[in-house]
Order: sequence, then structure tokens, then C-alpha cells
Amino acid sequence: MHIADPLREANAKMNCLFVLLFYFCTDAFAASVDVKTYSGYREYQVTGDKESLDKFEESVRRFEARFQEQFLIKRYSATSLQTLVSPELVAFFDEYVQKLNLRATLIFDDISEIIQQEKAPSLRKKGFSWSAYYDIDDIYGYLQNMSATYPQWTELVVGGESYEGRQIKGLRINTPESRTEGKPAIFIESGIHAREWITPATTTYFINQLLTSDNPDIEALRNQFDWHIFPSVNPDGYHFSFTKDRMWRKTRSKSSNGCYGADPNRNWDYNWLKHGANDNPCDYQVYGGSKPFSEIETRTLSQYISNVENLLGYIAFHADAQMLLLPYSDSKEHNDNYNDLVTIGKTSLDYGYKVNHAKYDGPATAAEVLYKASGGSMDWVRFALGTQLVYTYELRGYYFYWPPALIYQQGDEVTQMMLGLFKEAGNLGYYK
Ligand code: 0X9
Ligand code: ZN
Repeated sequence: MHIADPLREANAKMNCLFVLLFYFCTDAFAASVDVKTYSGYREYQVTGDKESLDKFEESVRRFEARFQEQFLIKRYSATSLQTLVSPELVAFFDEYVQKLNLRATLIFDDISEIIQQEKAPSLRKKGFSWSAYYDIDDIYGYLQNMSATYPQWTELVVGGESYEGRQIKGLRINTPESRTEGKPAIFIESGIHAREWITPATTTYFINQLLTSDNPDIEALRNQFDWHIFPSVNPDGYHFSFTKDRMWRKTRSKSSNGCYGADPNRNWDYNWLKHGANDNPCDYQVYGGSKPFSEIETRTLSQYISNVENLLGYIAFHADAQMLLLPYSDSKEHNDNYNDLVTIGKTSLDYGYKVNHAKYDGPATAAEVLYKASGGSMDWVRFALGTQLVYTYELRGYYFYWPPALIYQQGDEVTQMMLGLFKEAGNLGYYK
């Protein structure tokens, strides 16, 4: 949904008439049609008891279906959610918050300002860095660069394809230092949700640590495993979130009714569409696709993952519920090595905590700490491939915003979390 601000657009057009500069005019018109600015959108945190929040979500969904207007609710737990509210919907929002006796706290009164600051050109250093966010081609350029700098250790790999014809590029790190054959493999999936920008950024940060650190623990981590690391497995969506709509989450496939994208974390062939997903291609957030693996990204990536030999670990990075999740996401039942996964996960979180004292919830199943959701990659990997160490990290942020100047903090946290995870997995005998 593009909510236009008629007054602003009228002003822009009038300015064009006065200035009479063709260049400025085309620019102003193009921007108003193409790019979703989120001008005047507010961000609220809403808390209350579970039943009232459930009711609130239900009412909002009904409202959305009836009026073709969308809120952007993100549930963080049973008792808290955040939502964006367009200027047109503020009155409706206030009414429901009061009716249901909920507490609403205003976090940002105009998120368009943050969206603009986040991409300020002054943040960018020449080349690649971790004090700015970069579009997909720059991220791929970094991977290419690393594969050229470390040809003995790394290989640029292609994990699949996207709807718009991009490759899903990753870096395989398999050093000859201990052995190359038969090492346990670890797959890292990042950026399946387009707008979760902190995940590709911390993943490239982690790659950089693995390749350049002279900390003996990180060097051991580099050499012990056959790493397959993919900073952005939804490159079309990421590019779209970078250039057109900062809140885009899905892929960019076109449905027959003209709506775009499916949620790539609801499209895997495990209990598809059972919980927390729907069959409406126009749903902005959790449309599961027309069938399991309807999206070329999930289909091709699942083939790549199936072909990885000795796959010991599958780690997915999301943002920004700040928790560590275990399979399965759509059931409260515990799988056979659940206790080990909890022990390993706790050590991972303890290591991460030491860096910035940021407390994560979990480890626990998504069904227990977040919400039930079927068709996610983590559940498919665990179920279809039997991979033993499967985790989803929900990193930190404020409705997908994390200050670019502080990317390194979460990068260091994630690096320590990986150290803790594999240290404890080794203690419990998951690899030698
Ligand atoms: O809903 C999701 O896909 C994830 N949360 S997010 O806010 N980043 O969208 C949770 C993923 C939990 N795992 C699975 N559902 N498989
Ligand atoms: Zn996500």
C-alpha cells in the first residue's frame, strides 16, 4: 500500500512549476510514485495481556481486510508487539488501544527520518565497511573480494537463484589447515527476510572475523568446519527494501492477481501453511506462496543445502526479537536432542552476553516464546535432513532499525555466540 500525502505532493508539483527545471520536476514526480517514504508513520510499542493483544491483532486483521489498509504489526512475545501506524490510521489505532485496555508507547513519531538517516552517504567509507549498510551488489562485491584475497581458504559459491534472476551468492570457507575432506559443515542463512538489514551486515562481519582474526579461538573455528555462509538468501527482496520499500519482507515473485512476493520463511515443505501463514498473495507479511517451495529462492537453496556433505549445523539469522529459537517452530513438543540444544544455546547466549550485556530470551521453541509459524527453513532442515544443531537467532533492533555506527556491536556479539555454540557442541561430543 502506498499512502500518499496529497498536500506534500501538490507542493512538490507547484515547486516544479515555479522552478521550471525539468530535472527537479521529473525527480519529484518519480519519487512520489515509486518509493514508499513512510512519511509521518509512527512506531508504537503495545503491551498488555495475551488475550487482549490477540484480540487487537484480530481486529486489525479484520480492519485490514475490509478497508485494504495495512498496519505493520510485529509480535515480539505473547504480551508485546510493535506496529507502524500511518497518519490515516492513528484514530483507529487509538480507539482500539483504549477499548482493549492496552498500553501504547510511542517510539518514533516519524520513521521516514530514520529511514533517510540510515542511508546517509556520509556513513559510507570507500569500499566495504561495517559502519554503513550496503545494497546487494556491494555485499556480493565483498564476497568476491574475499574469495580473491583468500583463494586457498575460500570459494565463492552459488546457493540458488532469485525470481529476478540474481544468484544467491555465498562464501565457502574450508581451509586446508586441519583437513579439507570430511569436516563437519556449517550452513549460515541470513537475510531471508528482506528488511532485517542487520543480519547480512553481521554475517559479513562474522566472515571478516573468521578470515582475518588472529584470536586463536576464532582461528580454530575457521579451521574446524567447512563453512557455507550466505549473507542474503533473498537478494531481490533485499534490493527492493534498499531502493523502494524499507519494510519489505517477502520475495518479489508476481502472483496471478498482481500482488508481489511470498514470505520465504513460510514457503518450505514442512507443515506448509499450518500455522502463522496464509494463502493471500496480497498479505504484506506472511503469505506462504502458492505451494511448498513455490519460490525459486527456497526451492534452489533447499537443493544446495541437501547436497552439503556432513551438515552438522544450520544457523539462521533474523531480526529483531532478541531471542534464540529452536525447532520446531510450530509445535511445543521437544525433539530428541532438545536438552542438548538448550545447553549449547545457553552457552552461546552467555558468550554473547559478555560482549555488550544484551540479554536474549530462550533458547526455546518459537511456539513457546514467540508464536507458532510453519514452513520455515529451520524446521525443514531439521525434519527433512535430520541436521543436529539447528538454531534461529533473532538479533536486536527497533522495528528493523539498528544504527549503522553500532553494527560492530552485534557483529562481535554474534562472533562470540558462534564461539560459545561450537565450544559447547564440542564438549557434548557433536564433533571431534
Ligand atoms: O516469523 C518468522 O519467520 C521469524 N520471526 S521474524 O520476526 N524475523 O519474521 C521467526 C522464525 C522462527 N522460525 C520459524 N518460523 N521457522
Ligand atoms: Zn525474520
